[in-house]
Amino acid sequence: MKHLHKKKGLLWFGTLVLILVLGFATMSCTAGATPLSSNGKLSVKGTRIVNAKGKTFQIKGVSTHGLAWFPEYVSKAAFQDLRDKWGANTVRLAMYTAEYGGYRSGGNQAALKAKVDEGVKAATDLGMYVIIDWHILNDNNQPFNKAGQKAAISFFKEMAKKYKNHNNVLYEICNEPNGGNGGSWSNVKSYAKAVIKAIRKIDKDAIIIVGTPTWCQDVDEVAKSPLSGSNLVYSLHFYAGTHKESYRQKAETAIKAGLPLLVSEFGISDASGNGSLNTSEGNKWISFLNKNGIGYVAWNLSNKAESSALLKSSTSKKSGWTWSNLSKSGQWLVKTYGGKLAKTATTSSSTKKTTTSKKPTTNGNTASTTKPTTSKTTTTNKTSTTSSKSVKATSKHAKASVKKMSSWSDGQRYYTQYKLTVKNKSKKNISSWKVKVSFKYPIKKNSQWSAKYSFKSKYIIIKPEAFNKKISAKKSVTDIGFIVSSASANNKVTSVKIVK
Ligand code: IDC
Repeated sequence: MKHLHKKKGLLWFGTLVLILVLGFATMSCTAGATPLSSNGKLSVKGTRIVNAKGKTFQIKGVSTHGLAWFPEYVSKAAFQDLRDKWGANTVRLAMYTAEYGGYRSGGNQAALKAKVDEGVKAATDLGMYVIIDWHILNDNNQPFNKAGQKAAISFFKEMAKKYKNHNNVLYEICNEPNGGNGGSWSNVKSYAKAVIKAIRKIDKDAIIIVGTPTWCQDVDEVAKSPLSGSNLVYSLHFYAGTHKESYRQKAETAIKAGLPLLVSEFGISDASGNGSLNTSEGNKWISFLNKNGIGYVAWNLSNKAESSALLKSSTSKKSGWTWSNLSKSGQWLVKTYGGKLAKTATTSSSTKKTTTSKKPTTNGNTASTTKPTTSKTTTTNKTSTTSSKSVKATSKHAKASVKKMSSWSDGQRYYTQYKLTVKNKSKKNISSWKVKVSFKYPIKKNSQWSAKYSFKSKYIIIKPEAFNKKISAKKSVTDIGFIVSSASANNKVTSVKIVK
């Protein structure tokens, strides 16, 4: 009897443990990992930003427009969209010091700081990283002179006191030093030393982002004489419509010299924040940055009537954006970040035409990509819903084609971006497909999106994601693309086949 009781007790205990374990498992599943919970505090190691485990961590962020200009986008609901739908892990809070209600040009300082707090709180609640940006630009009041330095120090002391115990806050101490303001590296360097010293007295190890001369372009110059101290990164800014290969060369020089970089601001418009978009240069930049494990933050979250704004000017919603609420820049960005919203769009694009013309790159292969996933929808077994008319693609039913979109070289290897289209020629629905793309010479993967890839020396097997597995009769799957590199300038695709 006693013995039996003991056994029963054990059984109960076992069941209890099982319930607890299962309970925790579901809890952690539903709660979902956040960028912060999976990566912890960031630091700088060599030329890279790394997570708490010392692995490369690529910041993929979105910058607000000026906090005084567009305060309405600083909210938990908006940031949650950035995290869950756009694929971002970081938010940058741009607080202008001069322009439009700037901190040092008569703006309401208390209100601006309250906005920063609101932004940090929202990001923290969502487990996102957040950059507090002292957004100097056209400051007549000389950001690097004594008064400018004093103002920055007092602001960052206040921030550091508040946020020293946060492990998701980064400080950006001067957006874009530029000529008109005496922004030479020697000026910026002595300013940075003073501001960093003030921050470090309070916050010992948060990452500090240091602006570089000529609107954050002269990183090669800075590399000759960097600051001493740990957890510092230098900012590199680009607007793909204006800044191209020669600016990447400057970055390459800086990286080779060991300078840690972060693209704390970029756009695919021209440098004015407006004008036509250059997605192919944008893609080249992203691929270059992915290759080097460098993070990037896109300008800007607003519906301002300028092409760098990520929302259409007709969009009045402050969160809960749909694909069609995004501007061309916004759509490119969300595709580039591999955001869920783009996937929704791709699914519906098999029936509708997408508006964007060129394909972007998503997660590179260099960094640990932390797509913030909250509630992952489980893929339901589609077998029952697949009609009996469905077939697996064969070359009889489907046709695959690969188009070369652009190519470039980094001086050592030759990069080519391709787009894949799979067309269902038959009257039956296709339930799944597989494509083999062969090359004349060996290739290496660089970046790829919207499908599953397995790379071999001279060919790639491409299989669909859940959202583009099914192809209705006579329809096509577009929007799949990849970048490969080769040692030869004369490499080319020799065959594209639907395979079993
Ligand atoms: C631009 C904004 C624009 C605003 C202007 C103010 O897009 O709406 O009127 O600032 O001067 C930067 C700056 C960033 C600029 C952006 C585009 O960091 O503040 O925003 N840009 O010009 N550096 C290069 C480009």
